[in-house]
Amino acid sequence: NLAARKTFSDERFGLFIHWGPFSIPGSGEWVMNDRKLTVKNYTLLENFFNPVDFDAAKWVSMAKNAGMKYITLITRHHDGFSMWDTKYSDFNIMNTPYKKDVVKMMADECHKQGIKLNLYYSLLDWRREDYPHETGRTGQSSGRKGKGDYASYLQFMKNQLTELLTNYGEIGAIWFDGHWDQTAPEGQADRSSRIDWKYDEIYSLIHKLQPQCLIGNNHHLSPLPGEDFQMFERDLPGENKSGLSFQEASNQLPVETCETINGSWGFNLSDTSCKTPAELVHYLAKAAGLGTNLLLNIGPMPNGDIQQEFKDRLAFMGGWLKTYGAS
Ligand code: FUL
Repeated sequence: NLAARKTFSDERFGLFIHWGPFSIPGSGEWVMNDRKLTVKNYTLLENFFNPVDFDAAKWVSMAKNAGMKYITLITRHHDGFSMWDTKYSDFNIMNTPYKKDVVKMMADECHKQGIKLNLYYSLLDWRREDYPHETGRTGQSSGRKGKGDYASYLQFMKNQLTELLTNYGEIGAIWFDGHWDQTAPEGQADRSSRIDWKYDEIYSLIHKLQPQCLIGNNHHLSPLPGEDFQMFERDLPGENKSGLSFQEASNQLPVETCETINGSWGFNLSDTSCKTPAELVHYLAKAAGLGTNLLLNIGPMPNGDIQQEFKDRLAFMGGWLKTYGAS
């Protein structure tokens, strides 16, 4: 995977997209947990997701015009909603009034316009009974009873990952998230996981299905065997919030930092904290100077359109890169 890792480092700038039924209440992607919504009530959102203004071609060309070389799309966040036509969960896009496979539309468009597609996939699940919720730090309020069954949950994830890596053409990377749900909060001495995630099995499946597909895991730890890049969430190597010094990070695998344009990942009506175009360009330049990719996030609206402030900033960054960036 050395060549694929090098290509990833060279890509430098990507678009992160947090979008799904969680966008409807306009309170960010953690709304189920933050408002302590039960599985039963949260599932109602499925009946309202109907993003009639979604246009994959527009999203992809917006990213390309911003100078981005890849898109990292949420396929399934902690709320467990699958944005594709999956056989393994009913809580999916085909059971909404929209009834169209968003991952497929994005994959087709990315391939058509020649930009990489990476997929975000949550290890943590706030709805499923078999997820080990009793040892998790979040998701306790969803009304689940009993104990999880990791063997069953692992099989479910493998089935879904097999779909994602079989039916959507070439995928640049899988971006795992949620490992931290099973560890003590950052800052505590023992950060070991309360469950054995069996990453060796998950990672070898991915590498078997698509050998070029990179693996990253937002576990906030040093890289584990089988991983191809490191992630720093809202952090740069050396700023030390993630524990790794710049030296340590750059001696290891390619690095990617993710940041938001305002303060939220998912669409948030109360967020008025948009960074200025200049701040965003500075952040990009700073990240590039540290050899770090920037994955810059947008949280599209429930109708599939994107806030004007986000569009303007992405266009500004594209213009800046055209003038000052290396091609
Ligand atoms: C975190 C998640 O909990 C957030 O919702 C978001 O997806 C961020 C990029 O990663 O771990």
